[in-house]
Amino acid sequence: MTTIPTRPAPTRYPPELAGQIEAHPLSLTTPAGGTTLDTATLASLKKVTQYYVVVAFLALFIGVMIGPLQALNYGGVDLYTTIAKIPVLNAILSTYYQGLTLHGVLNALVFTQFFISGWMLYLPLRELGGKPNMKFAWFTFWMMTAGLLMAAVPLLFNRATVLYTLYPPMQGDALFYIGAAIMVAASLLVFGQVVAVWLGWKRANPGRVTPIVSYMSVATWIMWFVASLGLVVEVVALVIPWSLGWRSGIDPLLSRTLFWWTGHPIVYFWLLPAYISWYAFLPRQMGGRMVSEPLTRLAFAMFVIFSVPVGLHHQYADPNINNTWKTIHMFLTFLVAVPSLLTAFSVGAALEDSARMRGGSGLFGWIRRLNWGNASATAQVLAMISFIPGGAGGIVNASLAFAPVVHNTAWIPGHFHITVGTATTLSFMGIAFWLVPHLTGKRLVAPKLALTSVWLWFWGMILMAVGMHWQGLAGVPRRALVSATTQPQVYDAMSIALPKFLTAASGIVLLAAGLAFFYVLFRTLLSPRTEDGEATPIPYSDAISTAGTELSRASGLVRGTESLLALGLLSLILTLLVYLPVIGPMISNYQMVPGQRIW
Ligand code: HAS
Ligand code: CU1
Repeated sequence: MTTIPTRPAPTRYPPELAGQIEAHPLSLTTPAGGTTLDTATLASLKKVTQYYVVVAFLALFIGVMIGPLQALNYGGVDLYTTIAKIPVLNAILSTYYQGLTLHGVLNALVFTQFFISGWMLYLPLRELGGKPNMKFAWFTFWMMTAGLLMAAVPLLFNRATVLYTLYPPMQGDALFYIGAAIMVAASLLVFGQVVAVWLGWKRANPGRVTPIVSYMSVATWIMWFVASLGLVVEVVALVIPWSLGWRSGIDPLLSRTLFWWTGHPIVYFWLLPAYISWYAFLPRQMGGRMVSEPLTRLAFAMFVIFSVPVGLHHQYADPNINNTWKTIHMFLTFLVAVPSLLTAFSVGAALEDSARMRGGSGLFGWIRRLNWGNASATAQVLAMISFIPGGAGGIVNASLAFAPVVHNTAWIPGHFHITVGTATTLSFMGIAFWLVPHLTGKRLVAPKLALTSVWLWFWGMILMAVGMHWQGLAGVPRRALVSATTQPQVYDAMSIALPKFLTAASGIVLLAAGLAFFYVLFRTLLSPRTEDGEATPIPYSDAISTAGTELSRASGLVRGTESLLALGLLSLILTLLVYLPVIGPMISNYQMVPGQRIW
């Protein structure tokens, strides 16, 4: 770290100014080469983003409130059976599987999709300027919301208790699948709008390097487009016609394979929007700088190419898939971990740089000088810390040799609560602490409670992760009402009292975290507007090593990563290469399995 030149900035960001973010002077006034959005467009863009974010957090609120029931189940306490005996509650939540479906769909699918659609619409449109079509942006929002409402009806009536992975031949009401398809289609319209705005900017600014925040956003959207194709084909060609009764059966293996085509990269659709903040905004919130724009572009370019062709790592246990293809997907999975490793060192260096500029010293002593007083920044550092074991666990899952030990055990929910549940969700919670004031002009209510909430979330998730990974290793299955088992002796023989206790405790800590967080968020939203939202600017960071503005003078790395459409095409070709030989035989041996309702 000593080789990185430091600017004499500690006086600019003293710790006592924690929470006050200084804006990148250029990015706010002059969108890179474009024209600034006019006042009416900006106001409309902020409003639609706010709507996306609010719907996202409403979904998360309901999902999070169901979470403790799940944690208590794995702590040996069965509240579901109790709830089922109370008529009012039974009408809302009749079984464990309905609760689990709602929890997974609302948190992992609805919250993420709405938040990301707002966040990654706002950032590039704001940065690139021009004249985006706001009617289209609003249409997309309402379309996504309509899809959500359609899907919600069968979910709430316990008529689509198929968990967030769908897995035919379990069969829910057609309305659920149609609503979900409309939601995904709406996200693809956001993708289309962002890419169109970016291409318009490129036409207006020939030879310019795409500014970094827009680069990361467009890359993520292009990755999501290629990723979504599997789910689109599954739902439109197989699931909807079958759930409407137009076909008598469905092929479970083909459905699962198409699902995981999307199901793995969807995790990067959740992660990369957090990475955008870790790379581009968190350094500024810490009073420091982003390390390298070219390196950041390399990481995102790698995500575009390698995120999708890896889905078979969810199907190692599935029969009738050739082991060679499973092995190839395994190696590609290890490859897609590389840009996350790049990210770890890069964002880690940015944190260290900022802490040293604030007077931090020592091998680890600098950690104390991070901006721990600021809830937004703290949330994201804690999210990053949780992703160290989260990512390491992912590499275990991906290894064909280890997978049989952990697959379908409690280890897996342990893994995803410190990835999507913390790396992503806690980052989005932290982002909301500045984004909501920025969008609304309302000041964050109770910043100390906000800080408490993120620490509680972090420790709650760590407790859960330890408890669930541990139970998984002992052999406890995932997705089971283990607390009401008729064979308790099986679990007693596993000596899992301690991890069960940790898991139950995590549910209580996370309930407290959720209540504190949503109090802060909703009170902020309901408070009167006190200032211009721009008083809380977007915390753009300067970079130690920039990509430059002119392509002709940029490094080979920058020029080589500029063409995101070509990278997207490469991703599609690679994906087809590793999927067509797997899917082809399934199509030629299509199995007609009738639908089942097992709940
Ligand atoms: Fe995963 C299952 C493999 C990442 C989510 N994953 C799941 C499921 C979910 C999920 C939801 O190969 C369950 C699906 C289901 O219901 O069946 N996962 C991986 C691998 C990665 C990975 C290789 N997963 C994620 C992310 C998720 C997520 C990200 C959500 C956001 N996962 C699997 C596999 C399965 C699986 C199998 C199937 C298991 C089975 O058997 O069913 C990699 O992308 C991970 C790479 C990450 C790293 C870590 C980098 C660390 C960083 C932080 C640095 C921190 C710093 C802070 C610098 C290499 C970037 C320092 C601060 C200081 C103060 C010092
Ligand atoms: Cu995966």
